[in-house]
Amino acid sequence: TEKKEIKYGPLTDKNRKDANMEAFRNYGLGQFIHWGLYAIPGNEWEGVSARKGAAASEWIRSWSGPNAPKNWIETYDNLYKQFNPKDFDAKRWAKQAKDMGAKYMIFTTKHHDGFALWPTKTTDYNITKTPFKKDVVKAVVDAYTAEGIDVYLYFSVLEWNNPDYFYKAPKTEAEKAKYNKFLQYTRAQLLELLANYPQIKGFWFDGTWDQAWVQSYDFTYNLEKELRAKHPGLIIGSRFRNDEFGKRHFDSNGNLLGDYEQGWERKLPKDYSWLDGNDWDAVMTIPPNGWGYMKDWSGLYTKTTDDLLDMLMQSVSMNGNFVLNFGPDGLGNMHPGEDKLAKELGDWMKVNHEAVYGVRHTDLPLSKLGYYTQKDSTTVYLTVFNRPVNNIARIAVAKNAKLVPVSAQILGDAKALEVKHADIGLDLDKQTYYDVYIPENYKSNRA
Ligand code: JFZ
Repeated sequence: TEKKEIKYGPLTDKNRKDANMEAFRNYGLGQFIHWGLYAIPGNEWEGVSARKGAAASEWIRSWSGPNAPKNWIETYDNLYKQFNPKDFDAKRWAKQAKDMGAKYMIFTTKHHDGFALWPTKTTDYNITKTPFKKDVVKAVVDAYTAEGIDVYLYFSVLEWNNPDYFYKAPKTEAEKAKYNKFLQYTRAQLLELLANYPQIKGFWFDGTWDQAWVQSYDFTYNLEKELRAKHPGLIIGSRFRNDEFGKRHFDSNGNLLGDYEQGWERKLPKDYSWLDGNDWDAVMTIPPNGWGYMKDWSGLYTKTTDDLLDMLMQSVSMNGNFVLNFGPDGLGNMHPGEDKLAKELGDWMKVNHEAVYGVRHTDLPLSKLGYYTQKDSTTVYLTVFNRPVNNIARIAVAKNAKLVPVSAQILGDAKALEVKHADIGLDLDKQTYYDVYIPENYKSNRA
């Protein structure tokens, strides 16, 4: 197929080789935090569930629901007057994330409601006008950085309550002037974030799907250049901008726009080939869909530790990072269900982290037992989710494979396991097999 001439294609190389991107590639596990005014209602209007199916709690201003008061927009936009999270302690969050095993975190500086959690000079609709007053973004950046966890800032371009924001492309000169004001405001906010929090590693952009933004490709291209020049090594996902043909995430030639693919949201790739060798991460909610605090989890399926570990290992087995979302409440406390999952994940990670950090996809034939990850030329991990009833983990390798299992052990246990070659002779698939004997009395803390 013919290559298109593209002026607004990628600004960086595929699989950047610098230290920041190498670190990104090695994270394995991350934490997302959605925190803002939506944490106060927590998916309820005056104590009555506002839920419409599994509608996202941070969208309550927009979808309102059957139990919303008549003036819900005004009610919502005034929530900042109540924002006073007495229990907020970023160090406690960071400690929990560290214990869970997270190597990076993404924090919402401003969601679609337009409320800024840092003391921005660009708008009054910010943290300094709340009873709390203090810079939440700074507290988070400092606390996580002190724990050795890299920080990325979530930033929604879309703002529901900004009169200068446009969904459709502006047409008249007056509209264009207004939207241009909005673009300059967005630029100022991003430069401010870089200036205020120089430790951050990247931006996680959102709310970039509206036509006004899509048609501002010259502006977004130059802004990306400017941000990168201001902050060498900055990491930006594929959800920031599009090419001049309106193609988002990937340009019209299929090249990734940004440093990593950002489209894996509440979904995971089924096949390694889909990823085309790009760096990527997957972001995941615990409830079906709901990023901000949801007071009441009843009646919803919330993912279990086993669900999440399976997704984590599926991600890292395909060279992706897995990012688990937390939505703290209006006082600054995690949901008790989140505390429980963080603890259980951390317990597992303490024993098994070797199979998660700094590992790569391995081209062994897929296993029905779980997921492979590879550390170096001689170490491969198999995270077993489906333990065989006969306790024999059969590992298939190509007949001409250079890497074959010669010894095996269970993480956290130095004892060598018995390994036997089992050439069962299925010649058509050109594979041979190695059987690893799991001690019958072996009881893992999970997979
Ligand atoms: C967006 C937000 O609307 C949502 O509130 C949350 O912050 C989430 C992380 O991001 O939601 C999206 C954005 C993009 C897709 C789906 C949901 N997408 O590309 O499939």
